[in-house]
Amino acid sequence: DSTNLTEIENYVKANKKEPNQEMKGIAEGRNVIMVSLESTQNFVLNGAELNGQEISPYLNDLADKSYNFTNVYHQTGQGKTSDAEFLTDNSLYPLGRGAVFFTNPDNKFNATPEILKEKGYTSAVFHANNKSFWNRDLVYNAFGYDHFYDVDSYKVTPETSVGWGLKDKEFFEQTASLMKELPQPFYSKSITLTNHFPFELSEDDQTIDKFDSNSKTLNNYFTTVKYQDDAVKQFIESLKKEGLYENSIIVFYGDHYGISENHNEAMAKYLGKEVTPFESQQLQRVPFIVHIPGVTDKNPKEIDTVGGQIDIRPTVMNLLGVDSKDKVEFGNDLFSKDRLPFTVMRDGSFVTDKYVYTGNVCYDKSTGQPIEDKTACEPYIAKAKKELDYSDKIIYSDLLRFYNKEDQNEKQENK
Ligand code: GP9
Ligand code: MN
Repeated sequence: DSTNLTEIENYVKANKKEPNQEMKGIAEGRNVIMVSLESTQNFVLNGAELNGQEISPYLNDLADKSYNFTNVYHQTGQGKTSDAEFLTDNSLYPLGRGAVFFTNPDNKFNATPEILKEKGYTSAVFHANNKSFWNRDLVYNAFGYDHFYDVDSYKVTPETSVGWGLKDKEFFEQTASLMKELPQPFYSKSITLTNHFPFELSEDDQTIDKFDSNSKTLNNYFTTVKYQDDAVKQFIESLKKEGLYENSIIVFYGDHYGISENHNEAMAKYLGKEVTPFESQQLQRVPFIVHIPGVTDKNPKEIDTVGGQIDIRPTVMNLLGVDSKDKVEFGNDLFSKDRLPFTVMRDGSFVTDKYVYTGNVCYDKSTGQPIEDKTACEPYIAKAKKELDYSDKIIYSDLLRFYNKEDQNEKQENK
């Protein structure tokens, strides 16, 4: 089986792009505060409005003082939030069926917490749900997390709960004070919950209108997105108060879609255009915002490079100055000058700078129209399949066992 790994490693090496050297290490030694934004798609950001009111005013403001990636797609499957975690902590694809958190929790991984531990980092996850949800307790061990602050670490009352549990504002406030107790530098992930289907919210917490359509789901969605935005604002203020803001890199990403294709008619009403399979694919874009106080506020950038959640880790690692050239990962630095503009979805759909391929149809990206002659898409169809198969192989055969063994042998030889 280690021969399989060699073949995959060769593919990975051949596809590695030189990370951007000017960006390298600009956030070196800082705390990392990753925030997983529940069910947040791009169509509610970047100035989007409902009845003339901005839906995410705070995040938009923050994005204007950050590196704001506007063409990053989620690549999750049935594992939803956990798949997004898997992608961002490993730069491997989640599985085509089931959730890797359930099927392979005991695998050997080489996740970010483990890599950063060598640089003196402590790591922690903050999420106000039961620790066993998505098997997180087991998987976080395998990823090398030092601490998991689950629901038992939070004060939760009926007044501070809605839907799935603790409301985001309370969650963030308590998270900031728990975070303060961590040794620094730390790598952390905070997972929000309020903007989760069915997007329930009490009247008092609603600071934007509901939408008016045949979809109660979409109608509610705007109110919980806006609530989450208010909560993020408070979080940043709490981080400032706790003295954790200045010396951190704060990264927001959307975990997966919130509005499924079942609501296409209502979505069309909101967007003012038909939701074709092409549009549907474009709706899978999620926020990826990197805020580095003292750096990105002085020199913000909007980046329209095509990428996916798989690229989040290599991008952040390069900003931290951590070399990942020997890592078995499928993503690449989004700032790299020789990136291939190409991103694969878990179902084999993909997006390039010129084409969108979904449902076996090749679309011209600039017009959204199907291309009769599929040959333009063909090389990418094969590449997409190959990449997903290799990633699956790593997971199903637990191949990183061999990677780590080789690594250790090498270290021993160098002694
Ligand atoms: C539950 C939260 C939401 O802990 O992560 O899960 P989801 O249904 O989005 O995967
Ligand atoms: Mn989720």
